[in-house]
Amino acid sequence: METIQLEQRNGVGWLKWDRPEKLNALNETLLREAREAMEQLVADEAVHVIVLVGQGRAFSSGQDLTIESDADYGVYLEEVYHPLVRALADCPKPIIAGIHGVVAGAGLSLALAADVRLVARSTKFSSAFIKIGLVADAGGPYHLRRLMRPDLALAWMWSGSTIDAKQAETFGLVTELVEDEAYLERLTTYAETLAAKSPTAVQGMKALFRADSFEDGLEQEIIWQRKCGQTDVHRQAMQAFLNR
Ligand code: T3D
Repeated sequence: METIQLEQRNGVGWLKWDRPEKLNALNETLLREAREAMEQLVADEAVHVIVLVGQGRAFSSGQDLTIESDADYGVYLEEVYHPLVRALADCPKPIIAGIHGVVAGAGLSLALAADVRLVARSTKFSSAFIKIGLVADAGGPYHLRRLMRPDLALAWMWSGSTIDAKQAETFGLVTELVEDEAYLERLTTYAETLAAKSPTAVQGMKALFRADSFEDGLEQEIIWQRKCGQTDVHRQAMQAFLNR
């Protein structure tokens, strides 16, 4: 792949945007390759956790602005962005976004599709869309109004402003704020610790937190707890308790 680096170690699949010289601006090649990379990571049984990160000094500066301005953005969204956005949303495995430097526009939307976000303290979050006369897209509005107060999310998107990581934390967009020097080590430990837990319980937990309704949640509990109850991890833990 030209614009994505894929690495795998200790149960973690690292999907790295790899256009550091453009602050990982999202061009068509990158978006298509990321979709393909997600497919590989989901299919790979040795991967229990997926981490999204950017190479170089930023997570992503958003849509590559050298795109032809007379392109049909509706078609572009449908054919290029949405397949990746859906792959992230439908992924049964946990997705962690490791965010540093800058996260802007559509890059922010992709980061919001992750299950959790570990953020380096000096990161800047840019709601840039409106500054170039566009609506927020790539699933961003959907995720934003679930993570933060909808009126604040809308006001932020209308403003086009850039906020710091502390403000993003108060907005509910940060799962864990990490000092810059410790960021990569903490991200690795977080991902590998999660990858070492029962994959059935970890994926089941994710499915339950994504249930569409109370009744759907109860149905999902039955399915997943049945599966979890049959795992060696669970049986050994029960036995260990009885033998203590
Ligand atoms: O199609 C759809 O519907 C999807 C639509 C999505 C819309 C969006 O995503 S809106 C958000 C678009 N992104 C932006 O508005 C951010 C643009 N970039 C910047 O404002 C600045 O680069 C930053 C504030 C992020 C960082 O500034 P700085 O001074 O640290 O770095 P720089 O020198 O500006 O950037 C470094 C290089 O990256 C530079 O390239 P060069 O001149 O060295 O060859 C710069 O042009 C390039 N770059 C940065 N962002 C983008 C980009 N190239 C293309 N597209 C970018 N978004």
